[in-house]
Amino acid sequence: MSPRAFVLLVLLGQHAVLTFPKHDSGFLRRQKRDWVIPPISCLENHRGPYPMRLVQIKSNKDKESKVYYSITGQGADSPPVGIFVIERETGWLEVTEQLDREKIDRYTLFSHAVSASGQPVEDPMEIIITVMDQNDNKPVFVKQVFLGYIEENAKPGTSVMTVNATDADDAVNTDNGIVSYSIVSQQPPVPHPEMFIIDSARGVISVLGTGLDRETTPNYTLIVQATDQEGKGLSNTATAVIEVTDANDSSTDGILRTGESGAVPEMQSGSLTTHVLNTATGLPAAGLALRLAQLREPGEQWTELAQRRTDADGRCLPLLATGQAEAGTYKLRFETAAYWQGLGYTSFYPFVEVVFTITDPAQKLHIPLLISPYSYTTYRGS
Ligand SMILES: [Ca+2]
Ligand SMILES: [Ca+2]
Ligand SMILES: [Ca+2]
Repeated sequence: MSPRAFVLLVLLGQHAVLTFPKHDSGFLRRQKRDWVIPPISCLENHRGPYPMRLVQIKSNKDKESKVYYSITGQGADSPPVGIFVIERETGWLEVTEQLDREKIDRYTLFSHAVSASGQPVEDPMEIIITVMDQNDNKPVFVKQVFLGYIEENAKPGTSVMTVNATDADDAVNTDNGIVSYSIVSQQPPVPHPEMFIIDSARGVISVLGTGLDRETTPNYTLIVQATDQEGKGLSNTATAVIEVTDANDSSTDGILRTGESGAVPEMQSGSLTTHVLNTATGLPAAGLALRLAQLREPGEQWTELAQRRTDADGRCLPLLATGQAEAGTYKLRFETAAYWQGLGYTSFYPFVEVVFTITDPAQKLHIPLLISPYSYTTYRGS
């Protein structure tokens, strides 16, 4: 019987028998055993009822005298003990509870046959039980929020970032653990609703459309989805935030700034900006109050410099105007609880304070905040 036919018999609950191989010379016996005993398959999460019969172990010595059966190995007499039992007199091998392939996907047992006096009448026979997979795990993104950057003049096809999800199910014998990626939505949908494309197999996000422009759209929020069974099964989502950065035109900077040409470009003065994104919806967080303070002498006190409220784009006027920044320690306080309350949620964080240092007052600084009721992320933007 082929292994597949044998497995089918077990699944259908029909009477499958495993007979101890005949006593030949050691070499032949081992060879024969590999042929005769295929792995026994058992589906994880099977509804039972339990105990459930898998296969009947049989010794042909039972024609001569009474034979008693026992099993040893992982899942039998070593942990997890008692998952598999054998009926001592009939040789029926049974599974006693639901199996979980993600915990143990294969058991190796040995069946034994002894006479009434306890003498072995057969060599131990190896029995392998493989746990067949069910798609009982969703893909899980390794992060809830992924951050990426793209230069505004990037050409279509330029890769921006990679998102990644894992799936605990079997990705070798089934597609239950094979994840396929897609983009669900893009905010804002300008200048085209499909500015980016994702490689479904690898999760690499690339530029698709032309017209990335930092002046009009400094960042995009994508909701990305991972679906198992190669796109037909269970799915999960995460957020990908893409910052559009200034086109790098520094190739001429070095020459011009030497002053030889006399055309010294205007120095970029410092300014501080922020924006707040609601990662639960993937949309800008509007109407959120925030305050900027600086640590100042005497006595290292926080001195408030600005108060703002985010607009419909989750943005506000610069917190430090051009030329106003100075080296030092600053604090941005975001009133997140009030914001979530306004949406009918309770926030785990009453407020979020981001303390940071400005070392180079001439450098532009952008500090975004990404919030959900139970998490927040911040990073240094450009
Ligand atoms: Ca499982
Ligand atoms: Ca599974
Ligand atoms: Ca899965």
